[in-house]
Amino acid sequence: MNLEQTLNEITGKLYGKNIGACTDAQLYTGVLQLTKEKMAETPAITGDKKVYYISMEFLIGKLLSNNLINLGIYEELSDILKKNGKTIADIEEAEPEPSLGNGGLGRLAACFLDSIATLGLPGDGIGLNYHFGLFKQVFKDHLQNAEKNDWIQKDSWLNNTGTKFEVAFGDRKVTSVLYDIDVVGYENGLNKLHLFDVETVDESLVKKGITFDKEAIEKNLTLFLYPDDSDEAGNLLRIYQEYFMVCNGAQLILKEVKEKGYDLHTLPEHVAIQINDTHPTMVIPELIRILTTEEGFTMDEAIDVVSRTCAYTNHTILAEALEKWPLAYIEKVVPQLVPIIKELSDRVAKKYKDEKVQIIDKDKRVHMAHIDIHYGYSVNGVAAIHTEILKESELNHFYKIYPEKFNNKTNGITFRRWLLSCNHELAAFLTQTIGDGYKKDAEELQKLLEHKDDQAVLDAIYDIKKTKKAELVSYIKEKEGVELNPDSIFDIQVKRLHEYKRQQMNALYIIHKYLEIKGGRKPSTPLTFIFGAKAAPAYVIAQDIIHLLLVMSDIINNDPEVSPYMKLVMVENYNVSYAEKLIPACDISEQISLASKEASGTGNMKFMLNGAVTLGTSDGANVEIHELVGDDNIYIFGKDSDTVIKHYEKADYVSKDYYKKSPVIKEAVDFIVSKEVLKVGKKENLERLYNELLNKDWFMTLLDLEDYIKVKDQAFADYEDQQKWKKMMLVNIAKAGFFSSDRTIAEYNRDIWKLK
Ligand code: CBF
Repeated sequence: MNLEQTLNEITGKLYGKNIGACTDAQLYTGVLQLTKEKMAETPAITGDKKVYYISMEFLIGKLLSNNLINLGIYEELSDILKKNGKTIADIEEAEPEPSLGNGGLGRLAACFLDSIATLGLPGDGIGLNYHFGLFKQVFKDHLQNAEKNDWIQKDSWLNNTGTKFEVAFGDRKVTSVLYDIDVVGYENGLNKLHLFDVETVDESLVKKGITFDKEAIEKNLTLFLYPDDSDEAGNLLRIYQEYFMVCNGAQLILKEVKEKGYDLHTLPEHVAIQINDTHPTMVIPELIRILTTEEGFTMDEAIDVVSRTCAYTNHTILAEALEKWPLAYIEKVVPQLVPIIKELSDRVAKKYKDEKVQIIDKDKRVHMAHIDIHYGYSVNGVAAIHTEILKESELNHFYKIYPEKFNNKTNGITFRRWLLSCNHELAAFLTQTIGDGYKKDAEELQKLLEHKDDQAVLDAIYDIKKTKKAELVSYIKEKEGVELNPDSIFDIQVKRLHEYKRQQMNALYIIHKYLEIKGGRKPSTPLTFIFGAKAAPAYVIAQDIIHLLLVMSDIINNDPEVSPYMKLVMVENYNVSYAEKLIPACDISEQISLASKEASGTGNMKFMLNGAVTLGTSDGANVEIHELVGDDNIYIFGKDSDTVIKHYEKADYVSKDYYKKSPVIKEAVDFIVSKEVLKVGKKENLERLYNELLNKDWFMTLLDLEDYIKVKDQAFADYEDQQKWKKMMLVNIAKAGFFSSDRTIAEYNRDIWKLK
């Protein structure tokens, strides 16, 4: 049977209809079944040693297109649908998007699974099956509201494996259920993403918005990713979730190793466990606990085996992400781990007197990262500058003890999703121009450089950008009700809302531009500013920044004097699917974090690959983008990380000094609480943000604002020279190959996992 016959047979059985008669939703279910059948026929990737990538987040996004591409049937299926009066794009719209992640860390995990399978390496993900994911963002009265994201349907990518484990907490026991999602590599075999759930989970617990009873662990444990942790119950729930994940993960890993007939003493020869940030750290004491209490290991043996199995990736230096749980909380949730953690801590204390490297500190808090570093065999950062900062400052005390453990693995992105799937036009044009070798070896994109003076190629790249901008304009019109000008410059900042990422600095630029236009200085080419960002529900200032952006978009877009020259839109519920539409349409990619604070960033790589030019600070992977494309093909501004780190050390940054010194800064900041803005927005939110910027500004917005305005204006001016801009686009695409996650994974494997 050919593909069309198979699909007709499936829809016939499901709905008594042929392809053409199905609704898009029915057809999605049919294609889902077809794809799952094809994946089930794909051989599993096997080997002597396997990596388990444990992460609280896997921001997988919609899976249909990607799976079809990786199976090599995307084009064929798309033609079949067309023949039957349907489009693959409409079918894709019918797929619900899981939100099993928050931002970069989760999306990285998803890209890595794709690359691990593509490289033919045995490697599975281990995480949790959150029923309502992060949250769905809804704007009302210029404020963010959080609602549940009900993504699990009767038919989905989840396969119930029937595997169950017991997880014991101090005060109760729960049973887990294991769901698997198949991960198919690009023209390669199959791995799995294992998502654990609680058998007794109860969705009806969620009453209003995203509030629920935080104490009812057996019912709530897998409802949400990042439940509000502003109180003790929220913190405890987070520990319950973390332990639930690692306890299941450890049981699964040991079960698989035993089933293969390996002696557990040889664990490091057969398993590598990659711990992502500190959330899965408890896997270390948990494995030690199981090996000593159930498998007859001595403590020395268990510690030795586990330490040679676990590796740690640090994804951020922000203190809030380096977990330090009160020992009392761990005692409450998982008392069985406490003796192990104390033993690990005592061993460190005996050997090292330095307080900074202790596991349990004087205040009886457990430093999770310290467990990873002492009892893991590798510590890696996620971009060159980030790893240097870890070595030289943040983790310097550890680097002095274990220099051999530290290594860098600059992040990457899967080109299957971030080029082949989201930008078919560009992918097809690249294939036509440089062949399709780049699909397997991303470095081949450099062949494009041979065409940098070829007018037809330059024009084609520019035209593709125009097509993607036009597509985005109609999508935004439909979703947000805002009319954008496709001939304007698209300046985009999409990422989590956080002060260190400095959306507030971009907002101040926009205010500055608005006032300039009001004063009669109009830009030659109209400007479109697009934001997409969710703010953690308990993060007050982040909510205020969203408020300011929504208020400003109201003011700007409704001002007939300004809106022909400038528009601002903050898209609602920014997620992976939205990113796939925004990124190919972007001209200027905003990567403006305070230097030293963005470990790597991966959005910067996605934009570059799709021909956007970066406007950024010398932070994270921007530094490596800069090195690759050279000074002429990027806009860098702001103070460097050494300067920023010194300001923190000396505590000598005073934002008010910058405000007082610069009339431009003062004018923009004051506008936040001007009559005009207060008429539309809420006094409480706007004043709080204003005061924060003037009196605290922990992430030094005002430090870089003047330089940002200058360099951004330069970028807009340069856009006028189309020829110059087209060349910049080409160089960015050509140099993006380094950021393929296939390269990153090959490096993880070469240096850390050592799988065959
Ligand atoms: O390494 C992946 C990403 O992780 C983060 O998102 C994180 O959550 N720690 C960092 O903020 C990013 O810089 C990084 O790219």
